[in-house]
Amino acid sequence: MESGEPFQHAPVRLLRGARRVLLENWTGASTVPSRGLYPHQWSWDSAFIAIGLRHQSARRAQREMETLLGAQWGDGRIPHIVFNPAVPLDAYFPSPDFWRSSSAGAALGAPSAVETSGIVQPPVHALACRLVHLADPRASARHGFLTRVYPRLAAWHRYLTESRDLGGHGLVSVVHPWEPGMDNSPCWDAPLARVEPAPPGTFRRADLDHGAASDRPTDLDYGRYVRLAADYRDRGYRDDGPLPAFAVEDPGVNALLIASEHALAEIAAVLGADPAPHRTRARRLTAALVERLWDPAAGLFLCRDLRGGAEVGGGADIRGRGALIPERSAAGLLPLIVPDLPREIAATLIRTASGPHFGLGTSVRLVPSYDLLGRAFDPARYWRGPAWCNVNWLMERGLRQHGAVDRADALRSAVLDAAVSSGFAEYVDPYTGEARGTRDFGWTAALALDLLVASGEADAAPVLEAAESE
Ligand code: 9WN
Repeated sequence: MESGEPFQHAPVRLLRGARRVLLENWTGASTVPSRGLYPHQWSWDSAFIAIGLRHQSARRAQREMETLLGAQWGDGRIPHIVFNPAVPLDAYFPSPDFWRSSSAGAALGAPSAVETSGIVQPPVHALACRLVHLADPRASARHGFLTRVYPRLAAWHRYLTESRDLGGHGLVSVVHPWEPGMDNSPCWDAPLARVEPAPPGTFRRADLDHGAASDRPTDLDYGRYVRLAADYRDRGYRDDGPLPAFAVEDPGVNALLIASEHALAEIAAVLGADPAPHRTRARRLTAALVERLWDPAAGLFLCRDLRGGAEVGGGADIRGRGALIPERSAAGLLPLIVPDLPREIAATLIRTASGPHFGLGTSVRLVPSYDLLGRAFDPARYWRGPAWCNVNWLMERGLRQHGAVDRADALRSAVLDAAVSSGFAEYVDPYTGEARGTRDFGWTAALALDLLVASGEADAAPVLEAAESE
């Protein structure tokens, strides 16, 4: 890592590098997370990418979001992958012929013109659309950007709060470890242990063509991911009926929904619509988040396994509401992005972030994805310890929002250093900053660009706009 390099030399390299990645990963209608490992459009990646892309071209950032929203299902869900038909089937697994969205999801209004996956990812989209709008409000108004995206975003939030409240207590549940975006988190170990893996010979992983097996999930976990996805597909992607084998309330997903609901209120106000229902929903979700997932003893939010019970150990709930999963993950800190979090909870989260389990500003400069002292901590393996740029961007925002400005400034510098020195890696070792996963990763470049602009060290003027005739 080149962390010894004086920071004042980084901005130019960072700016050039981030812009290059965003240009190279742009496909004409959206941005791939990575040309090799992830050659399609991913849902929460696109939202994070649009947040940085708006500094390069507000128009392109709008397009990014509208391409994704164009693949929304009739029931309101935004699929986690929108497949590019020009990419060969074997370039990524599970491919469109596995998900079969246009047939298996037809009854729920899956689009017929494009193939998608059938699961979802965290709802960062309204937050992203608001930030994209703010990059150039006049151009956004001229193009009718918010007018078009608002009803789609509202339908997306309705889907999550109505069809995905599987526990019946006012929070959204995820039905697959890919849905919360932190696929391989140790939080899923106990709920996944109950899932019978698909036999190894029945599918071929494409991810190992691009990266070290030691950085990626194990074959056993992959078998379980495949089983859960196939079962969901085989029930027509329906969310009613019996509780699925994997059903978890995740604090990161719900916190992002709350932040996005606040953003939706702002969008409604710009459009002259009534923001009050969004504010009410945000308030209700915040109350349910605290009631269901806050663990005062651990000093952070935990995941709740709706199928959990005594066998998970600790936290079994006699009212049959599932059980809290006794693992500390970065998802449990993400509620810091919720604006009206109770003051004492926000203060506790800030203390926990810099305490021994996450070490921010003491043993590490970036928030790790999982407990540094946890039984499953691994500084290299997917979501089991390494630091991700999107998590740290959200933490930076949360720290700043709740008044921890010095910590937010330090975190911003750390993200910028790590992004440039790692070659815009997908994730980094939290202790050494060493690059892991794929390089030239979309959201690493985009979010570093966003933080650089916010720091005042870069010229925010969009560079592509003049050249674009769109
Ligand atoms: C499965 C694209 C996605 C991210 C996820 C990350 C990883 C996919 C995979 O890559 O997941 O969706 O194949 O491992 O975990 O957060 O959106 O970058």
